[in-house]
Amino acid sequence: MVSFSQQTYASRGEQHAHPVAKQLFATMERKQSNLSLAADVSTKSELLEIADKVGPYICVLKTHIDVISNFDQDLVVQLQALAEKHDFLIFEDRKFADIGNTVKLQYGGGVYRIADWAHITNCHVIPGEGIIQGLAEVGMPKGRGLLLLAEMSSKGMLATGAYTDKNVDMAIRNEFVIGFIGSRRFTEERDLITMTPGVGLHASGDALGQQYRTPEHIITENGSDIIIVGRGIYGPGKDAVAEAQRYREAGWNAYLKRLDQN
Ligand code: 6AU
Repeated sequence: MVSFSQQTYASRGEQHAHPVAKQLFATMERKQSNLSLAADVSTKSELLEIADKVGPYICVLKTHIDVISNFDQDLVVQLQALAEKHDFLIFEDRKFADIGNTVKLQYGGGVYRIADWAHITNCHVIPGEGIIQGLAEVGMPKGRGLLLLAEMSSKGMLATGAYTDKNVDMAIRNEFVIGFIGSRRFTEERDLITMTPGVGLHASGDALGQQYRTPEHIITENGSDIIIVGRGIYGPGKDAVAEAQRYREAGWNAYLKRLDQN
């Protein structure tokens, strides 16, 4: 069988059973983009502004909705309108980590009602498989998808070896799971999507343990599917649109190079 990482995003989308994965692959192909923007800004106006500016170049807008100091329901309405306008999916990077019953409440309710607007969210499996079941009870009926944090990008992270392998096993047997946060392709048993943070063309890291690798390393060599880029796009003194275009091109060329290696 041909490895998933050697098939086109278009054909993987056509074959995929999960509605969010299907939509994501189709969007990537249409926009020729495997770039996700990590929009770690702290106000409603900044988030809407960057989503509108960078929206044309990305397949996924990744949010940390709880860092927005003036969050309101209108923000979500406007974000959804921008997702329509620019054709991207929304990924709330909530990193759930509690027992199944608690995450159900956190995902479906509270102030943010994440399941109502985020196509994708993510969780740690440290509590065991019940966390996936709890999130699935809320997210599956709404047609949402979940990523497991199989690895992290930061220095000294503890998600390695047997823990990473357990993530892969759980992902394979839970249909709500569409993939992973991690640095590489993890399995050929089912088409699970890898999204990789810690991507930068210039910097090697930050003062708090973040580590950066290039799109080529992540996509061509490691077989990951999507690059997640934050400060590389909107950091101090940067032209966010120009940087987004640069990362989109670098990510897409790395993907084309991977296909060429067939
Ligand atoms: O490009 P940066 O360093 O400005 O931003 C990276 C983004 C941040 C992190 O919260 C997130 O990616 N992240 C994650 C995710 C996506 O779950 C996991 C991880 O291991 N490392 C990481 O940086 O919004």
